[in-house]
Amino acid sequence: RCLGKERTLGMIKPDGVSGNYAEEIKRIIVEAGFSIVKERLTQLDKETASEFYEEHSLRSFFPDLVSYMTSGPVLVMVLEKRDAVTDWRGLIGPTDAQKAKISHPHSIRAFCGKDSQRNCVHGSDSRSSAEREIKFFFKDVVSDDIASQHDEL
Ligand code: DGI
Repeated sequence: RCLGKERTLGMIKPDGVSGNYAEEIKRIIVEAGFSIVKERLTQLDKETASEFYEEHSLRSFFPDLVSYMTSGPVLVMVLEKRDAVTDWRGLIGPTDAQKAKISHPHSIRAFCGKDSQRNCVHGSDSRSSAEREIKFFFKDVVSDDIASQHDEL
């Protein structure tokens, strides 16, 4: 362990990638003190998107969410810093981008999100979600073993 650093999963969703926000978002991420340990541009298929969001499978918006998440490539990233999970959630802002524009005008969702579905970015909501989601996209990276393996990544 190095200085209590933590990892979380960040994702630039299809509207963020297609709207050409990825470079600016990555600049904001680095400026906020995160290291982008790994990143991967990937196209989710229906099955993968459904599994990623399985906790929402009974919600009325689930079919729309899956079609949105599969509408174009996403950029998934392993982000590292002290308190990465909490700090990344703070940086992205609330789920509903319209509300974010009022309550968190400097957040990433206020900057590039459209509404409660097309909200531009994702962040793990807890350490346990971060561990699951990092494994989901980067099978060779474990969120909890952090700095000791940093040089091997
Ligand atoms: O962790 P968050 O992304 O902030 O929010 P969440 O875990 O409650 O919801 C996951 C995603 O599901 C969210 O980023 C977009 C979508 N979603 C959540 N609530 C709504 C929604 N989509 C629609 N259309 N309507 C909603 O009320």
